[in-house]
Amino acid sequence: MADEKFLAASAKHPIVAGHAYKYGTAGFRMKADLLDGVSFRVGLLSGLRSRRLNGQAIGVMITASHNPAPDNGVKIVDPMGEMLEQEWEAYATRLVNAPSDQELLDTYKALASQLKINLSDPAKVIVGRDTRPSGHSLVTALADACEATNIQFTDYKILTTPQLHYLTRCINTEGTPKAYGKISEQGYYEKLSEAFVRALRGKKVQGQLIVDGANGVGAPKLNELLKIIPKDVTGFDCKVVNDDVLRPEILNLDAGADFVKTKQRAPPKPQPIPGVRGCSLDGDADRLIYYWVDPESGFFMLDGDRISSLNASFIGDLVRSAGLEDEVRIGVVQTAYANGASTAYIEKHLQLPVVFTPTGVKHLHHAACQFDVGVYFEANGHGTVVFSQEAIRLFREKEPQSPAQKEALEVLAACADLINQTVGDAISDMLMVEVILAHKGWTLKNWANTYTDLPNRLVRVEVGNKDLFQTTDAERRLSHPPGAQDEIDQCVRKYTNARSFARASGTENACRVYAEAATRGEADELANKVAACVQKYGS
Ligand code: G16
Repeated sequence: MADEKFLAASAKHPIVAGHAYKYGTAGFRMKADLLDGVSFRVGLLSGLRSRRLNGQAIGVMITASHNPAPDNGVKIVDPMGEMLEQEWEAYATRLVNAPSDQELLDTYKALASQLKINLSDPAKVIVGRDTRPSGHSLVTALADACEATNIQFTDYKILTTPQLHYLTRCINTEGTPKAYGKISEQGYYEKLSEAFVRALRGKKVQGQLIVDGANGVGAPKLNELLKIIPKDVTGFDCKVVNDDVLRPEILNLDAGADFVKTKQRAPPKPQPIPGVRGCSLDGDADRLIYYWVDPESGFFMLDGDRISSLNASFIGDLVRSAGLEDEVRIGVVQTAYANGASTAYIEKHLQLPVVFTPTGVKHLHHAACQFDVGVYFEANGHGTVVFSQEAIRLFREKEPQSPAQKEALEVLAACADLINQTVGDAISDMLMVEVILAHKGWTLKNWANTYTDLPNRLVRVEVGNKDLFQTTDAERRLSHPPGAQDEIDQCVRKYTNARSFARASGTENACRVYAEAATRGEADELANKVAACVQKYGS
């Protein structure tokens, strides 16, 4: 390797001195102007990872998802489309923080030798980016790292995050029994459309669905998919709104899944039509929230917890109808943000086990893979359902004993193709919800009636130093700063059936406070009191 070439390339992409970079919940995420050097260094790390894994393709997604337009982020995707293995997050942090070009080269070589990586082995990196204008130059920085270290590099241009995960897995499984799909964006649309038709199995989607695209990449990509979904066969009448990706400043602005979940109201524009089914994607189309405005009772939201219990109930019924209840173990994974009523419904009514993990789909995904069918959704709408190879084999190969069993097996096999197996995917999750509602003959109101949410409130608190806040017990309690948890406990004790916790965000420079209580007023009051406490301890 020509060290000079490395050093010259690195000199073009410096990190910002004095800034401590950290690989967080979803990679490096911050103001875009801090990220050029980070993207270059992530390119280097991805090459190391690819070489370590026998030249398999590693994905890099450039997105700041639900965050405002001036932000951006760089996130690494492992060969099966999963999030980067946790041990490597520390290597990424180490490499990115090397203070000079020479120290970067030394760290790069030290990592290669520590991990027994031969730097002349082949390596492959692919990249996708959302619609943020800053994405373009961050791809250039990444490409320069690949060029300087002889990595085969493919730029897939503008994609949703789940599409990049899909492509990564397709490339690494091509020509094997686990082949995931065609290696192209079009292949992604074809796979989803075909599985949607099969999963519906002649049932038709009822009524119109209005999808808020958050003025992000999901909007044009969903429009591409809609071109090939046969409307006559599926009945799917879907209209995409908030689809302006040409004015970057309106990305996620008063729109999108994060807005709906945190504000607990529909995007103001376009004005929601009472009674019509609506849903919102986020800025990179990996989160989904459903809602409708009832002419009498007003706005009603169906968040990730609802999507989770809907999937678990539908798949549970199908597994029983298919006669597989003794062979296929279904489980649900949630985080501390899950509404207590949803957990009770899943455990008591659906009779399924619930496991808790810290925030971050990487944690949930891992826990979900311990089941034959693992349903995982964060309350914010980020999640999917993962099926084990053995479960998929049973759906395909079990000899049906009746027409009802045959139907259940076919629908299960189609669902496993429809739901993105690599990561939460708002577009595929949305099609899955539509399939379930069509099979059950449900409106959103029927879905909402399955259980009653405990009133809850999520608050974002800006503090001087969010890193002071450290958690334990799957993020349900603070271990630091000393005294903070005791004060939160005192606040909670004043309310009936209440719960609250605080944690530092891994994607924003802020803390988050969640509170749940018997009434809306109490949930708001408790959230505000705990937020004040966080403010006090964080300043
Ligand atoms: C990312 C992660 C999610 C997480 C969210 C918020 O989502 O992928 O798992 O729930 O950030 O995390 P935090 O509360 O730590 O900021 P996205 O949609 O922003 O990529």
